Amino acid sequence: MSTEVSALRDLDGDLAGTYRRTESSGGGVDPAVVDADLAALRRDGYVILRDLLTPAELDAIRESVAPLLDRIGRNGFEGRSTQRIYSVLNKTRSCDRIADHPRVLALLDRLFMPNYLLSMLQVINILPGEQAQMLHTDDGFYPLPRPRAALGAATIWAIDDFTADNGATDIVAGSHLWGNELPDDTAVREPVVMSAGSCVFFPGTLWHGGGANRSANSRLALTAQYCEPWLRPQEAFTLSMTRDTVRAVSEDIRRMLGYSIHPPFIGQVDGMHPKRLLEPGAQSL
Ligand SMILES: O=C(O)CCC(=O)C(=O)O
Repeated sequence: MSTEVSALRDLDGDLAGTYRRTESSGGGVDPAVVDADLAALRRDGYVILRDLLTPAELDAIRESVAPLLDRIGRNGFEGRSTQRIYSVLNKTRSCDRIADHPRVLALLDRLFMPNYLLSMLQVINILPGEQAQMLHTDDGFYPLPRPRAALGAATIWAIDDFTADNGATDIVAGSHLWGNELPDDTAVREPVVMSAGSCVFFPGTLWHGGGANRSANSRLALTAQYCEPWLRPQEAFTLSMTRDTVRAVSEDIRRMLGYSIHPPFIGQVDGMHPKRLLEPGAQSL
């Protein structure tokens, strides 16, 4: 690339010398499968990706998160009868597949610019007796008027089966196309019924909320949320993730935690690629 620059777009390639842009493993998914997932997503505002985790992966998640479920929600949004675990990647490796599943990345690759980011990874355990959560969207905190393209997307993974009465996520089908109107009492909340190991994928524009848990058992789930690479993620992962965590995760996760550059300069550290912080002997900040 020439060093003569007359416009920023001249710099939209990969300027890195040592650490080049890495490709998402979503590229390995059959394009026909991604086409079908995307068509459902565009039509309904959500798509259920069924049975992606093995029983062994589900057991490993349940076993590792159980001892970490020691806090109850602090307000009506988090849920007074809901347990949440934040900073999951620093606490266990068992949930990595939730963040970097190729089937999910393949959809994100189609929806967002390269080097999109992980915005949130959270365990959500809805206990018996919990009320329905208020409907909300996951990109509504970015103050841009609707209707518009989503600025991010979310997955909610069933670790327990999601049933009609155990707190399965409620979605308002088609609401991804709404303008600035808010849902009222006529909004139809539909529970996403799916088996453990499946996930529902929806754009940040879809109205949804945790369902009421009218059953006798808790409902364990994980949510992974993603955003465009030019937005501020909800969790400040570049601050919260230890260097050991960043070294241990997959290249897909590392890139999505912010160890990547949105061309030409977003994400740099002292003018350099953030991966330099992972080199042996790199100074801790
Ligand atoms: O737990 C769920 O099913 C959804 C929760 C949710 O949307 C949230 O807490 O932001």
